[in-house]
Amino acid sequence: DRPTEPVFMEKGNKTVFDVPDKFLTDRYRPIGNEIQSRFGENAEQRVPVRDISLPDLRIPMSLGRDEQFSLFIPSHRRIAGRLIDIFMGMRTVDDLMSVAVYARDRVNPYLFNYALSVALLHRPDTKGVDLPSFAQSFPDKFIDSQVFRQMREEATVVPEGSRMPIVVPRDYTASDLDPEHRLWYFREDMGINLHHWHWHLVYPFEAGDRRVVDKDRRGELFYYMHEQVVARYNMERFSNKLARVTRFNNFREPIAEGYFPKMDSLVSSRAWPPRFDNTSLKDLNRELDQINLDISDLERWRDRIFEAIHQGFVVDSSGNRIPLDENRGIDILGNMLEASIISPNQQVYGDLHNLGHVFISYSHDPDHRHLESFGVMGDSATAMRDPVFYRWHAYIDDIFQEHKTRLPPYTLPQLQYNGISIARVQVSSDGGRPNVLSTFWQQSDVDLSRGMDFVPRGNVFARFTHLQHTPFTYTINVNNASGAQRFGTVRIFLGPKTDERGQPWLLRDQRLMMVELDKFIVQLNPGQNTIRRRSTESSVTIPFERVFRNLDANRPAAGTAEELEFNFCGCGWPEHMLIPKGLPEGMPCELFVMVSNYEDDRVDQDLVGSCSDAASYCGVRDRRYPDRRAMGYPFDRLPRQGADRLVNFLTPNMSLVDVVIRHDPNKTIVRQQ
Ligand code: CUO
Repeated sequence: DRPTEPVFMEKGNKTVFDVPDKFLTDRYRPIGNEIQSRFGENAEQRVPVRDISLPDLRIPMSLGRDEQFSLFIPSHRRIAGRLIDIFMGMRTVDDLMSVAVYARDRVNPYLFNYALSVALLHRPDTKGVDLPSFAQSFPDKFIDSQVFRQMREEATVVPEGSRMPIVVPRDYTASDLDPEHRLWYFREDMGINLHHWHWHLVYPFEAGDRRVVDKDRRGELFYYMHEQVVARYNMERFSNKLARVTRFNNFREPIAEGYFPKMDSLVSSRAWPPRFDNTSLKDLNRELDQINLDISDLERWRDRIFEAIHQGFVVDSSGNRIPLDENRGIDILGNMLEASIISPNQQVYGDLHNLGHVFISYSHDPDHRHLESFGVMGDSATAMRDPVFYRWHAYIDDIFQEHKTRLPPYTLPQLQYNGISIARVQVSSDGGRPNVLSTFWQQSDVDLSRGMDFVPRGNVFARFTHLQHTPFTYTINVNNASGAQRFGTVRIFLGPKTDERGQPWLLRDQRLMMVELDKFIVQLNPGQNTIRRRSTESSVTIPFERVFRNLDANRPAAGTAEELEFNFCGCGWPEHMLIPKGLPEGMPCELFVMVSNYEDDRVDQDLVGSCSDAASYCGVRDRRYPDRRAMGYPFDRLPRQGADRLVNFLTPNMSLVDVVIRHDPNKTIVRQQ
């Protein structure tokens, strides 16, 4: 099942590439013609590959073909940066295809896929190209390795058409003896992990071409997207009677939570290493990865970052002071903490977040004596499976909050919208009672055959279980007393009504639990306005079909503008995870709605064909972030004096409604392919 076949055969659409002989590796050259004819028989399309002068792949090839590849490891990042540059530098699409065909059978498959994906997303001439779902190319990063044996059996023995979906066990990584395991459906959700992979694909932190990295407010979006992940995770913990996640703020303290992934890499033919309970970080000295770093390096970077926050400025690599003010501060900090190559000064502030991932992912083999690779925390496609991901990011977020809490609270004029008031908000689930949201289980089929090597070709489906909710509609009654037509941005957040002890919140804490559900622009006519908005339209999510892209029921017609948009937009929180699970007896929550003045929010730009429908967490491709306010507004800062509770925070253009999330543990719906 290792991808050993000559890869100039594209599985999905039966395309064969006609490859110049010199492109073949030594292994295939003697049998070149045979391969072409073997695959040529059932080819529907033959694509000639241009003969180009061959690129220098020495650096990309320095990572072995059967090694694991991690964006978090600096030497791997540089290797990937080189390959991205090669792909970005090709003059035409034909040349790019040639070099990709040439590289495909020579460089590490994960590295190849990553670098080519980044190039396809960033080259102006490949913007319409569809990226196959990453879960289809590398299913081994997403599901239980035992499933693969069953899938191979199904594919080799059963003819296409009579194949049954292979059911991925519901919760296979641990038992209920481990309380953390209650969160399996969140941490191990394919859509959530794909979102995270895609986010880091859209926002790489290293590339030779600075423009690939230096995007509008990318540091701030790194902060905000991950802050929201932690907020969502905390609501999920409350849905399972667990307290909010504790920060991993002492690098010398053992990590209580172990994690055993039960996955094998099809590229390295090795199991993803586990981390035992109570494992401590250790100084790293791994020659293979060119990493020689002590825990005290992390601590030094952390102390310098805190010093910069407390002094209110960072010192860039030329010695200039750059203020951490309310305009650019969070964006600079985001790039500095992550760190991306546009960090103001990596020499001084280091690479805290990325190397935190590396330290944690190597805690089982810090000096490579066991010849083991990294654990799931070392890969953006798998990191969110591990409970420690959330402890690490809760800590990273806490550093950002150290800065945010130093900014002046929003004043009333910064929150109000004169003449605009919300009279009433209601949420109604389809066929349900008002202000009750309902969740249940769903099983969906995904074709994973592309990433496997079957002799009889065709689809093999894995059926996996995920959370789902009944779609719902917001109805918002807004009064416009200004006497003229106005525009507003509707901002909708959901948060738990009480803390984990059942006590009412102080807003300074509750604000960190507020999960963005939607954000959209409305036109407000003078007088009463009734706004209706479907949950499926959320600015946070993308539909299931787009997460996996092989479920083509809703796929727009080929060649249309809608299809282009559909293809680009793999980044987005999965729609089925919009609402936290809740509790069988109902989890009390508060839904917050605000209409802010669009004149203060607007960013003048054309969004047509730009993939803007999951903009809240993913931004908009090739455009500025489409909301001028700070991300997370109005909850990104401490509340003003006198607004210590959410109810006191409200201005007339805001409203609050109690909502209950009810989970039915006995309801499972099957969505067949
Ligand atoms: Cu997304 Cu830590 O950045 O994984």
